[in-house]
Amino acid sequence: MKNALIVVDVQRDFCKGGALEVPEGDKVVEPLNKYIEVFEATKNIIVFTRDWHPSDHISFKERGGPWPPHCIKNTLGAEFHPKLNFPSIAIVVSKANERDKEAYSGFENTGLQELLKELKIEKVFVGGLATDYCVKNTVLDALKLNFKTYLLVDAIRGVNVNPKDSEFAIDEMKKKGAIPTVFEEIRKLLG
Ligand code: VGL
Ligand code: ZN
Repeated sequence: MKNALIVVDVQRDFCKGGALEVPEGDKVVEPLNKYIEVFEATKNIIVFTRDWHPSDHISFKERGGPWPPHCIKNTLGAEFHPKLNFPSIAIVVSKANERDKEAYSGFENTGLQELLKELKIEKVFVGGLATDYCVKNTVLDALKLNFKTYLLVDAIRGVNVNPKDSEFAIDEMKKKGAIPTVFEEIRKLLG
């Protein structure tokens, strides 16, 4: 059985010195690299999502949105973290690339659902940035679509606009069926 690792938005703008810095965002890179290595070695699927906005995206402050401009497509800030392993088998999924529409989930208008169904994926493993936005929404959509969904709790960090946002996000994901897991558990879960 094939499994899919979904690495959410580990892009320069969400890491140290980036336009929308997630506290300790860089810390997901090392654990994610370990997951990536295992998924690659075991011939499972690896998906990298990326926030991929036009320069005048609706989520930006100048248009009344909550965020400073970030992850503008084809700019340095939108690139994946330079230390993130990028295996040749990785599939890149771009999201939130429509000017007037926000999309926090990797499943929103990306074809990711169709891709995973076509590949007969039953289990997905989600980590990356940010716990309280794109990780949360990607996990909740995966659950709605009936994937067995694991949350990689050692490879996520949140924005925490309010101090407990990530904690609440994790609680919500768990309550809706996400299974928290850590790297030490991964090999036996891949089956
Ligand atoms: C994200 C805020 C704005 C995320 C994207 O990837 O979690 N957060 N755009
Ligand atoms: Zn964004």
